[in-house]
Amino acid sequence: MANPMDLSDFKLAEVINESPHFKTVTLKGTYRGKLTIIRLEKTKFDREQVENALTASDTRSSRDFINDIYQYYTIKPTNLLNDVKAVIITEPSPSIIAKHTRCESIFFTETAEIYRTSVEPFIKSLREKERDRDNWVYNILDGKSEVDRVLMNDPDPETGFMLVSDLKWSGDEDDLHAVALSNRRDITCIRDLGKGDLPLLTNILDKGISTIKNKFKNMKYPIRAFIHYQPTYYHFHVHFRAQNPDDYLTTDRDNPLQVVIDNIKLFDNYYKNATMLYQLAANSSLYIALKEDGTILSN
Ligand code: G7M
Repeated sequence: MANPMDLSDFKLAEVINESPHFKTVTLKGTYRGKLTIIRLEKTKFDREQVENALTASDTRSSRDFINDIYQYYTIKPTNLLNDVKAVIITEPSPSIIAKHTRCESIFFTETAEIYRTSVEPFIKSLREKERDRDNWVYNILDGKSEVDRVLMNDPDPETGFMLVSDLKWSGDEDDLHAVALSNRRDITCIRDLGKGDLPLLTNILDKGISTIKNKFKNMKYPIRAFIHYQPTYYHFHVHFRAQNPDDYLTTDRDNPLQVVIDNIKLFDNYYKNATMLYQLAANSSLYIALKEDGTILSN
């Protein structure tokens, strides 16, 4: 395997998140003395490998119990079925640690007034405090990182963008996830969008979808394009996902791009004035800021 990492140097301090449903676990610890987060995700079954893996001579099984026509087994398959994907984050900022740590959330109703008085200043100060936060985006746009993961590049400074495989996408066409990173660096989030941005938004929607359709001809599922609010990164980007509709969970953070375009066509100031509802984790830096300034009241 190329570029292996010596994981024996990782010292676990804490399991900060786990999901039996999504088969993920997130660990916080140190790697060679540096604070490190490791997020592990079991990969899905590979249709081509599953038969070989089950019948391989080194596959072991033991029966848990039997009841009528049902038999339950624990199978330790050959290595062919045992891949685990890892995302490793070195020296994460406190807000990135919070983002990866499981915590209770609330449903927050953000009026336009709350945005102006509390959320917009929060975003500004976060971007000033964590200047390197969006470096991964600039590295991609500047052609310094993930060059072979770029799916398309439209260099127009106003309407252009780069479509790149999302960090968490395993490459499985039945669960596609890509992000369109805008060339413009002045849009922080959906609240900034207005009529002047329609050429950018329609360009991302049209070219994003046609690129994915052309590149992945066997894709079975419809493509959804949406914008997160609140996003994690305040450099404007759009998500593209194609999954089995039975498997996907949409969240309150998902704003379908077509709906965003249509709302702005109706009202230039739609997102400046709209009330936005989203889930907010109680350990997130936004929650903490809203609590401190009294927008979220203590119980
Ligand atoms: O929640 P938000 O809309 O801000 O989503 C940002 C997306 O960017 C997530 O789906 C992340 O998985 C993805 N992402 C984050 N990082 C740090 C990277 C990265 O370094 N490379 C790529 N390709 N995607 C990333």
